[in-house]
Amino acid sequence: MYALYFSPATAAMAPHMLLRELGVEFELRRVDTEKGEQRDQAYLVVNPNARVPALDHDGLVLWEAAAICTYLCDLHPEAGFAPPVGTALRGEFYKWMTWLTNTIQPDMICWFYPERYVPAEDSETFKLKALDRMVPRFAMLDQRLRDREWLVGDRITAVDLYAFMLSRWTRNMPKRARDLPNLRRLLDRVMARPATQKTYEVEGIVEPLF
Ligand SMILES: N[C@@H](CCC(=O)N[C@@H](CS)C(=O)NCC(=O)O)C(=O)O
Repeated sequence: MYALYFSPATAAMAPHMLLRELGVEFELRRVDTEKGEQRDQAYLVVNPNARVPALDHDGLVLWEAAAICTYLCDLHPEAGFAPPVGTALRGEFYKWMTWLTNTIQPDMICWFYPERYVPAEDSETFKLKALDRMVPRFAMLDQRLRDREWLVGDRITAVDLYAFMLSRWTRNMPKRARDLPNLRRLLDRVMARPATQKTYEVEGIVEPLF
């Protein structure tokens, strides 16, 4: 049995969407990050990083959204949310997934939590520098999608769900992923999927959708 520790509209969203795409049974365990529950002792036992998401699979506890997504893909290969292990496409999958979580996501964290890095008076400059780093990365995603529907191979994978999640986080930034035309088509495609719609409904996510 899977249990996903989540807070709405966070890094738990891609694993949540994927669990629904896979059509597996799972339980949602809410950690209210606005109330600081990620720092409660009861949750620190699950994820000592004090972050969501975490996944409990019959006692195996995983954290890091990208690791959770890849693990789920591996346990349900028939669903095709990652290409087969040992293929060139699987290499592409690792490349894009790791790049999203390792290159774009940290700059987004700088944008959302500047107080963790710099004194308040430097916060605006720090955020704008993070944005400057993000803009060409999102342009790369847009460029990748200029003549293809999905980021890896010719069908949706967990990489697309992850890219969707990160793109959504730009919705209130001065530069938004949705304004990039090729990426926008991907966002619309993912948004139209029943698994995404259900995730939004259950997490209580409202406009702007992304
Ligand atoms: N690298 C982690 C980052 C997770 C993360 O930053 N989660 C945020 C929500 S998007 C969180 O738990 N924030 C609460 C906090 O930082 O106190 C992952 O991808 O799973």
